[in-house]
Amino acid sequence: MMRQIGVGFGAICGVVLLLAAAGCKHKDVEQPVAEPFAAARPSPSAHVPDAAAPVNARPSGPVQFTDITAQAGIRFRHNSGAFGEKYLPETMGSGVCFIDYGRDGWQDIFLVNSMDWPGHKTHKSYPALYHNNHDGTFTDVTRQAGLDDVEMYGMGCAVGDFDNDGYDDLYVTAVGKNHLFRNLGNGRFADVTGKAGVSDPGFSTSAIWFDYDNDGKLDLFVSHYVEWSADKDQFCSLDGKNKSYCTPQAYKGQSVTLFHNLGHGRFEDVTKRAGLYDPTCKSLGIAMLDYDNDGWMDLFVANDTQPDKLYRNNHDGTFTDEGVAAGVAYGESGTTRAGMGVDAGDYDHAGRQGLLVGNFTNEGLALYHNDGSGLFRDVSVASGVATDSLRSLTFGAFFFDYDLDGLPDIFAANGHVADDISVTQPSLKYAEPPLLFRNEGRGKFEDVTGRMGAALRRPIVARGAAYADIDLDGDLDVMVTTNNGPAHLFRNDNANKNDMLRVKLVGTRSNHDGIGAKVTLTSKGVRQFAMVKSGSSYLSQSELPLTFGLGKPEPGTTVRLEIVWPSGHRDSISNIKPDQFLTIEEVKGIVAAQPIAFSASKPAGPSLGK
Ligand SMILES: [Ca+2]
Ligand SMILES: [Ca+2]
Ligand SMILES: [Ca+2]
Ligand SMILES: [Ca+2]
Repeated sequence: MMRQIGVGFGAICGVVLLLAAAGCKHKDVEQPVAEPFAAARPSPSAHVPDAAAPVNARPSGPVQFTDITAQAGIRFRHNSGAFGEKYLPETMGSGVCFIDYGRDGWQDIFLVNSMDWPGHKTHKSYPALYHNNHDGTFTDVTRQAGLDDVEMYGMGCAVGDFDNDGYDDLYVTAVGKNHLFRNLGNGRFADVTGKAGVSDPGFSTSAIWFDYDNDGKLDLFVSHYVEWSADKDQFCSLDGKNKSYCTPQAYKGQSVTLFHNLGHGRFEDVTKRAGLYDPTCKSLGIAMLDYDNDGWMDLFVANDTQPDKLYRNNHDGTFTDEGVAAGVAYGESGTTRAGMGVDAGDYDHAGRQGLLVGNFTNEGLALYHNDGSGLFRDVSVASGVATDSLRSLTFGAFFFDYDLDGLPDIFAANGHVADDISVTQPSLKYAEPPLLFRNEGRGKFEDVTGRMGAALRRPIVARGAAYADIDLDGDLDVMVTTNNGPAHLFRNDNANKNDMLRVKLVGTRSNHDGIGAKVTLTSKGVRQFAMVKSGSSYLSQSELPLTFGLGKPEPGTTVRLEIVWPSGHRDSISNIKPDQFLTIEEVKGIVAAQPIAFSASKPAGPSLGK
C-alpha cells in the first residue's frame, strides 16, 4: 500500500496518511514536544529522494560489480607527494566519505587528497567533492563548495552534523593540522577549524563522530598513527641498500584525541580527562559500537603493531580499555597485528555487534564474534575469512549486505605498503585485488571475489573504502581509493532482485543524524540489527542510511522496525512493506516514504569479462 504513496505532500500530512493508509502502529506515539533545535531544523520532507517514477522491471541474473568511475565522470587522483625519499605518510592515504551534503537524498562523494612535500612542489592538490547528478554521473563541485583553498597532507574524513542544523559537516584529518568544514546549506562549506578548536596537529588517521555522553551533540574522536616528521624520518630497507617505507616499529606512537562538543561550534580536548591519553597507540581504524548494549557508545580502535583497544564507555565521560579482557587486543597466537580498517556489525543475527579488522599479509582478516557478557571469540579461521585473506594486506574493510539476502557480507580493500615488496618476496605484490566474502550463514563466509566480474579481480593499491547506494536502486555500491592513484566506483548490478528496506533516521532529542541509533528489523521471523554510525573502515565513511536485505520477494512480506535512539527513546513501527526508502524521525516515526526505483538488469560493461 505504501508504494502508492506519492512524495509531493508535506511531512505532517505524510505522517497522517501513512499511519492511516499503511496501518503503521506506533507504540510510543507522543505529541511532538518543543525542543531547542526545532526551529533551526529543516522539514524532514526535504530528505525525500526525488527519484523518477519506479521502473517495475525487476533485475535478474548474478550480482556483478562494474567499474563505472570513468562513465560517472570521476577523475580524482590521489597525490601522495612521493618523490623518492619514501616518507612514511606517502604510503598510507587516503580516504573517501559518502555525504549527502545538499540533502537531496542522493549520496555525494568526498575524496581526501594529500599533496607535494615542501621543497618538492610540482602542483597543488586538493580534496574533491563530487555532486551526484541523479543519473549515475557526478560533477566535481570542489571549487563551488569552497573546498579548493586548503592544501593539506590529507588522510581521512568523517561525516556528521555536529551543529544539528540538518546539514552534514565534514572533518578531514591530515599529517599536520586537521580541518573542520561546516556545511553552510547552500552548497558551500566554511573552514571553522580555528573557532571549533579541533585542528589536532600530528599524524591523524581515521576520525569518527559519535555522542559519547548522549547529550544530543556529536563529539569527535581522532586516531593518530606515529610521531613522524620529515626531519625524524628513519631509513629502512628491504634489500639492505635501497630505502623502503618503514613499518611503524621505527617510530614512537601518538595518542588518540577526544573532543567534547560544547555547543555553539566549540569543542574541548578531553582526551586525558576521559582516560584515553596513550602515546603508545599507533591507531589507524575506529569503529563505534555498543558491545555491552548499555546505551552508551563504546569504541574499538585498531592499532598497527600495538594491541587493539576496546574502549568501554563508563557513562561518566571516561573510558576503560577492555581490549585484553574482552579478547580483542591480540591475535590468536598472542601477538599484536597490523590492525588497519575496522568495522562492527551483527553479521550472524546474534543481536550483538561483532568486529572485523583488516591486517597485514600473513596475518589475515580478524573476525570476532560478540558472545555477550563482555567477551569476544576469535572466529577468523573458523569463519573462513582468515585463510583466504592471508596473502592480502587489508586497509579498508566493512560489513555490508551486497546481495541483500539479509546476511551481512564482508568487503576488504587491499594493497601492500611497500611498493618494492615483490623484490624481496616475489609471491607478494604491491597491487592486490579486493576481497568480497559472502556470508553463507551459520558463521561461515565464502570468498566470491572471482565471481563478481572483472572489475573486482583487478589488482589495485587500495586504501580507503566505503559503500552507498549511489543510484537509489536499493543495492549498495562501493568506492575504493588507491594510494597515489585514481579512486574507483564499483556499481552493484542486480543485487536488487532481492527485497530490501532502506532507512534514514532523523534525531530530534538525539543528534540530528541519529548516529548511535540502533535499529532492529524483523521480517519472516528473522531479526537483523544495525546501528547508524560514523567512521569504520579505513580513513573513510559509508553513507548514513541503513540498508537491510530481505531476500527473495514474497507476496505479503511485511517488516517491523524497532529503534532505540541515543536519547533512550524507542520507536516501534510495524506492517512496513519492503522496497522502500523510509525517513524516520525520532518520536514522530515515518515522515517520508519513497518506493525503490528498480533499474532493470544493467548490461555488462566492456571491461566486465566473462
Ligand atoms: Ca551541520
Ligand atoms: Ca556529546
Ligand atoms: Ca549477504
Ligand atoms: Ca545501487
